[in-house]
Amino acid sequence: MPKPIYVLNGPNLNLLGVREPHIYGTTTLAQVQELAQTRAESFGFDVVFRQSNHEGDLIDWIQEARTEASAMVINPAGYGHTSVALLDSLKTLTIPVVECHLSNPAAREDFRRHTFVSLAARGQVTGFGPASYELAVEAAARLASDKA
Ligand code: CA2
Repeated sequence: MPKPIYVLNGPNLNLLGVREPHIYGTTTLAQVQELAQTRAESFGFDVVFRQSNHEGDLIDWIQEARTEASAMVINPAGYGHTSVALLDSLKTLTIPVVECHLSNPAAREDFRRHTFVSLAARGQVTGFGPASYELAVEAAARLASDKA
């Protein structure tokens, strides 16, 4: 089995399916994890799926992924728009990074148009709800297998 694909989730995504369903839908983060795991398995990968409301946790996990992961999918949530520290840690990775968003930030407020994370990502998957994660995991698996 190759090293797993790390799927990291930023602040407030633990509330998925519980609050603001009109924006973020009714699927919970646990259900998103199942979708990500199933899609990764179909490409022969396992998933390490984590969420934190704390920037430092995310940075620690990105550093861990330097040696432990085949690829990374990250939904940085609000930190994507604000965190140079997250970008700095992502830039230390040599594995492929795919940025993932449930909503389409480009179709929302202006401040969501820019993400620092995109500067370190091979690509973005946005706007497809939970399916964004399936597509992002597939992209990460293909990149990690050199089949992109
Ligand atoms: O669309 C996405 O996945 C976002 O990363 C979600 C972030 C937002 O700041 C980004 O611009 C786009 C917000 C995550 C908040 O998650 C919640 C989930 C359920 C209820 C309330 C917030």
